Amino acid sequence: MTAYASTCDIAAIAARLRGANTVAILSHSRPDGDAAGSILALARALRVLGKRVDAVFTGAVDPNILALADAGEARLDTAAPLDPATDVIVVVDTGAFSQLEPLDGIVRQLSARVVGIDHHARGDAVAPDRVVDTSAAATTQIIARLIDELGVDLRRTAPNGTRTIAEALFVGLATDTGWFRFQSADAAVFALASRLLEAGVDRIALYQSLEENARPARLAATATALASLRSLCGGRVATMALSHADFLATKATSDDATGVVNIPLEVGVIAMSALMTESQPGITKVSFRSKPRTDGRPWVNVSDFAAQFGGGGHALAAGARVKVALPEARAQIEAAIEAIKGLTP
Ligand SMILES: [Mn+2]
Repeated sequence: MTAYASTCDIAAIAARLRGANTVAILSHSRPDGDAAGSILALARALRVLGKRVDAVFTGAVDPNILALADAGEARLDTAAPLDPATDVIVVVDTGAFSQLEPLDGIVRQLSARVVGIDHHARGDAVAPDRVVDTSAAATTQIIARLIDELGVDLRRTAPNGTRTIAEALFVGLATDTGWFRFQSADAAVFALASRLLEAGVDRIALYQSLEENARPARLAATATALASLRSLCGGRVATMALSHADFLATKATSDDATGVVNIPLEVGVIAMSALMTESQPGITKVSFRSKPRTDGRPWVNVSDFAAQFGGGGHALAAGARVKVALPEARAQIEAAIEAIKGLTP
């Protein structure tokens, strides 16, 4: 992946969509709240405009994320391939071919018809026409601008739908900002949040359905991860790991461990946290988190740090996927962490 930047503006994307009869919308594998919210908000708006929309979730989808969609509103990538006759394909919240598996091949093939909306600084030029705004806290913030440009009221649902465009936008905005706690939650985020609440979003119901709806296995996985904690760099960095055997023993899935990487940051002296998980044997996924310094810069730019393992993300939250078993991955990553300079408080 290299630097991913805008090649056009929102008006140009809106014009492409207005001229299309059929639109496919997809995002990164295992969609999070922002990916799913971006897909669903844009799908609802385009269906209001009478477009035929194929909204696709790729990879394994967290049931709480799947439940954000009305029946029949979005489908899994296993249901059918993309129709090669689709007029426009919108790729949201990622610019990386590897994250589009198993649809990466068809997206490459239909490249001239692909447009992108993203807020990540790195990508593969998946979409020749794209708007990339790294100042946006969530992709749904950019999707809101696009829907405004298309002239669709955010209070609308898709025809025959029950859930609003505003609700889907709010899901992305809330989840990507840690429910408005992260540094990225600036005045523009709160202004859009205010507009979405005015549009009738039930934030309490959404919080419960997304954040207070885990399976009991989450506590077992959390306990195991905390028991694996190692302290590096004089106590400034914490690492944790969940091996394949841990997943089997706790009956947890990788979804059950979402957000566990943030727990060590509750300790004042800890500036960076890493959680390595091996839910599939031989493949280790790593989440990295950094706290901001008082001047707002990250203690560790974890997007840059993750890049040395082929990953990426944001300065304060990033990830990588390495094709080695957990013990070897942990050794490599911890060696790289021990080499980080400038962590003296
Ligand atoms: Mn996002």
